Amino acid sequence: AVETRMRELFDAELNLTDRPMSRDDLAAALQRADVLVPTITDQLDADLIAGAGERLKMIANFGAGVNHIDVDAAVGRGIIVTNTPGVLTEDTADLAMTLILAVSRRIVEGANIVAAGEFKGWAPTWMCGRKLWGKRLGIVGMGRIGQALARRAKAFGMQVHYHNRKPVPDMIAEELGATWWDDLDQMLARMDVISLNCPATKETYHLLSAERLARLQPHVLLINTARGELIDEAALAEAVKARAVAGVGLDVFEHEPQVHPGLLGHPNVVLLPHLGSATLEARQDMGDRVIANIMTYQNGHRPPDRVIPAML
Ligand code: 8YV
Repeated sequence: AVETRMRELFDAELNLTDRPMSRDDLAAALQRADVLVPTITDQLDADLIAGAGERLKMIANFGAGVNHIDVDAAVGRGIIVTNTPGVLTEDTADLAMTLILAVSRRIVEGANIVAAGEFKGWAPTWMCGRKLWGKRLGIVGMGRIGQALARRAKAFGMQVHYHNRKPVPDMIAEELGATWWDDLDQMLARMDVISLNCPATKETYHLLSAERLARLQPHVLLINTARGELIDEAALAEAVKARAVAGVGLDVFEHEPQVHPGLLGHPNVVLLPHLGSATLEARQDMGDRVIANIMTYQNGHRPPDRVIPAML
């Protein structure tokens, strides 16, 4: 396992509890460590990073998203930040596709009915969901995960549309049959299913604001496996209540692990506890990637997954 390998290779202190480290513990760790390996639950803001000890050289994040780390502050102090891209792409895309299928075909609602012993017999119009074949999927953020989702959606007969700062190379667009929208609002207003697959940054904070949510087609299904901060969660709860969206599938939340109470208890809202990369294989690969980044740096080379502020 990753923990064993870390202990073999480094003088490692591991937090193997289920609880995230407190702010004080994090501050203390930043004082005594050469390398810190945070996860998404470790908020490394500018103040904490400013208090880091002289010996801290590297923050090797266990995960692809680094929105919980003030990368500017770290880089400003000469601390290298790395992440673990690539190794969780397929798993996260699988989960996004799972949520699309679960919401469109009312999987959780149906499973709950059977589990409660309430399946009383089939009827022609009972528990009908929505067909995916031929429907328009709008992907916001066409990086690795967005493209992996596009591949899956295409296999399900969906028409792939995407918004990204830049269009993907022609070869990839052709392979995916994907249409680029420069204007996010125009795309959002025309989609049947929307999936968020972009990082959380200052620019993408509340990308789906109350105003944008109000302009979606009422039959839209909204999926988020990226970061909760991309959606104004309170506004989404209102939209669900007002039936301004037909279905929602979320694996991430604005104030994780809290979930807006207005999102609970709706059969058309499927909520998962941040499972995107939760396969044994991906988590092992993420750990290996962290180790590779630390080792490369230790050996005087540029770590393969260095995060530079301009990338975000
Ligand atoms: C992890 C993730 O669960 O990689 C990411 O960005 O959100 C997930 O893979 C989490 O980040 C672990 O730190």
